[in-house]
Amino acid sequence: AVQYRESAMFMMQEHFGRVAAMANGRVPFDATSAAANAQIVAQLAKLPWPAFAEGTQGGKAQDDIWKEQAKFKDLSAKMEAETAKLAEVAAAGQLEAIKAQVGRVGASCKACHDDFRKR
Ligand code: ASC
Repeated sequence: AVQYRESAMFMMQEHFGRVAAMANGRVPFDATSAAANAQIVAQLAKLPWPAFAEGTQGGKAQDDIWKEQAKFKDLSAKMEAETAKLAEVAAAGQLEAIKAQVGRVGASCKACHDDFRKR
């Protein structure tokens, strides 16, 4: 379970990074690539949660995840929703809107990591 959820998040980071690099101007904007990668991120964002079942404590996950289930669910659902929105926005192909939504996705990753990922 630890390897599964960390793999899913690694893949998410890779594909989100490709969209974020365009949003940040580090690589040229390619609307087709942004849309494809954002779609992959939105699909990957659904995967980690069943792999946080009771008894799977470990890896980079803080034990607080299993003590504050409602809060963890809320933050993970928020990230899923923001990535779904990113896929939508990227499909429309407007760089300015993609930049704004990349910021919201990043903030939703960070919000959960701040409280629940080991440092
Ligand atoms: C990423 C990544 C995260 C988030 C976060 C944003 O690319 O791996 O965890 O963005 O750093 O603040």
